[in-house]
Amino acid sequence: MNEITIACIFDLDGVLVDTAVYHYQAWKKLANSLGFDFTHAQNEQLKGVNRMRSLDKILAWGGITKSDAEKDELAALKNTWYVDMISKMSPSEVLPGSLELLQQLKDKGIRIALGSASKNSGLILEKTDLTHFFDAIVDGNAVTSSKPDPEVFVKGAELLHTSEENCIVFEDASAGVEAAIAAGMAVVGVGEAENLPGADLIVKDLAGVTVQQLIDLTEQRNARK
Ligand code: B16
Ligand code: MG
Repeated sequence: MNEITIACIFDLDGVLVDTAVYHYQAWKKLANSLGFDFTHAQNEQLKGVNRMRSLDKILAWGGITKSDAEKDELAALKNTWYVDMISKMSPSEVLPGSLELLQQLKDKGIRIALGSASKNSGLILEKTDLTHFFDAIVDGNAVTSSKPDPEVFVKGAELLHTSEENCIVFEDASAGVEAAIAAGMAVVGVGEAENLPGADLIVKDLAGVTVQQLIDLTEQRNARK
């Protein structure tokens, strides 16, 4: 039997847990308080994008200009609402198939990292009881450049002591797929194909994803190089 060398890097919001919906509710509340709204299609553009860049996009959609100090206040307000919501999360909010896949990887000794833009990842992992699965955590507190910059995934590979061609990234955001491709890694897109151009494989959720499928994907991809 071949030695398994793959390593997996998981995005958090929208891949392992459905916090994307809480981000949406909190940003929508902020936009509404400023007198405008934004669409679901616009919300797609916020996924995987860090807090301040998300705020800049939203203010631009509303045609609103704010000073840096005001923007800091608005971002903090949104985060207060968001943290209130995620503080009430429980393990029941782990998305379908996530637990099973993480457990399969763990059982086979495959290393696992988190690669998230969120500065709240610690609280989310704790509330949903997922922390113990991770060999490394790279989140918004650990990076200087946000997705689509590859930094978050490159750091993940470094902490797992592996190289990019062994890594498979799981992402629900186009900015995240772009970041993984820029890092030279295979990508499993979680969601709708139209939102995830460039992913090597698209799944609705992690239910049914097998370790063998991931090994095959990595081998086929590396053989094409
Ligand atoms: P926070 P991910 C990202 O997490 C979210 O997709 C994105 O919508 C959010 O703005 C970003 O985290 C920052 O989150 O405000 O909690 O620091 O998808 O990269 O796990
Ligand atoms: Mg995400």
